[in-house]
Amino acid sequence: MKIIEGKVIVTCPGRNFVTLKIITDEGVYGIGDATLNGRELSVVSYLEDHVIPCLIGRDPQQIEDIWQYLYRGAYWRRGPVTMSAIAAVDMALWDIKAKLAKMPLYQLLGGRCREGVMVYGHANGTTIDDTLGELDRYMSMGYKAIRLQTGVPGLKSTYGVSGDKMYYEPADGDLPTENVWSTEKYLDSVPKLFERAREKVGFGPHLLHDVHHRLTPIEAARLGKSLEPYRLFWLEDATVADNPESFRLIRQHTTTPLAVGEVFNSIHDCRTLIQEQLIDYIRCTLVHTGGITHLRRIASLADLYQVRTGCHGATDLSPVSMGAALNFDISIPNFGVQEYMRHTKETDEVFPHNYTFKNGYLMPGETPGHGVDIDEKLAAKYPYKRAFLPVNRLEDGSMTNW
Ligand code: KDG
Ligand code: MG
Repeated sequence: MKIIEGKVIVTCPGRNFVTLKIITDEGVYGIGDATLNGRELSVVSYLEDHVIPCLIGRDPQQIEDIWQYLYRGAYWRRGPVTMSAIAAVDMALWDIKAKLAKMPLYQLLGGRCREGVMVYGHANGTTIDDTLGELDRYMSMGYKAIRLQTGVPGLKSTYGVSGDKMYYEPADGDLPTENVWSTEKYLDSVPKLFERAREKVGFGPHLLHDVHHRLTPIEAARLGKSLEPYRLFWLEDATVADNPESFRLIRQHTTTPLAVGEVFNSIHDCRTLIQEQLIDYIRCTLVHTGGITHLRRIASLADLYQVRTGCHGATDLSPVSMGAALNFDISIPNFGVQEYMRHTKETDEVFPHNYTFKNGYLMPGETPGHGVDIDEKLAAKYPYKRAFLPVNRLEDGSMTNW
């Protein structure tokens, strides 16, 4: 069996997605997600110019060998562009293998470890009352885990608070939008949100919060400590993890569980965090971390240290990533939770898929492969539109992390 073609499809049904389709001489094809928000065309070029030519003629069943070929063979290791391109190939090859085996992908990965994949949704609003109204709405939809983000008094906008409540898309500008940030204002507002939320709904639902890399380690420690009475499921990206040792300080001060890793692309980014048990959840995702072949290694390492997974699943990860992630999540022992930000109707139509939501759980479907396809004709109706993620400045004008 041979790979005869690799096609990169760029489409923008409301936001940009990059999809790789690998076609074999036997007519079986596989689909992989290659979307890197705000830097989409770099991955397109990496795939078209440097990866696809090397795939033609190879046996698509040799997934591990192809992974090693692309990783070691490039000489230049890691990085989000490289690892997203490798991930797309890997996802597509696992899709092909599962189709050949006539099995849903999770069966090939070892079968089910659980009945469904618990997901968390995003309740957000400009005020605490607004956010609590959204919390109600998510609970009535059946969600068992809900992330809460609210506007910060005195700041015009902040991460995670959306104009359209259901579909959050931060990449909103033809050039990067500039946000203004104040840690002092933020640190005052978050505990109030969780105090009110627990008063309202008790300790039934899991509540989560994303700091989005904005605090220093000691500020993050203070926030974690102040949130302890509200028993969060996790506090995400409390500080940047470029220096993993920073998490030692946060850990010394708080028992609030910590999650990190949506911007990681390699097992080496999370090795120290996992081995020193500095985190509780690893957020790496298939599309940005080298696909199933690499994420399996990360999850296995994490399992040794009682760290669970919580894969990134924002809307910039296409339904292809979601379908593949659900097959992965349901088959590994140390799954924790899966992020699930719903896609728009237009996106769902471009990517027909077989996963379903019920009572706070997503279920992968039973058709062979990872269960997600692309309607190329429809995709062609939505041409690429340049869109950047925002940048962030402190009130004095200096750059900070978005
Ligand atoms: O592309 C960036 C988004 O995926 C990110 O900002 C969303 O932090 C995020 C999350 O936890 O979903
Ligand atoms: Mg996040």
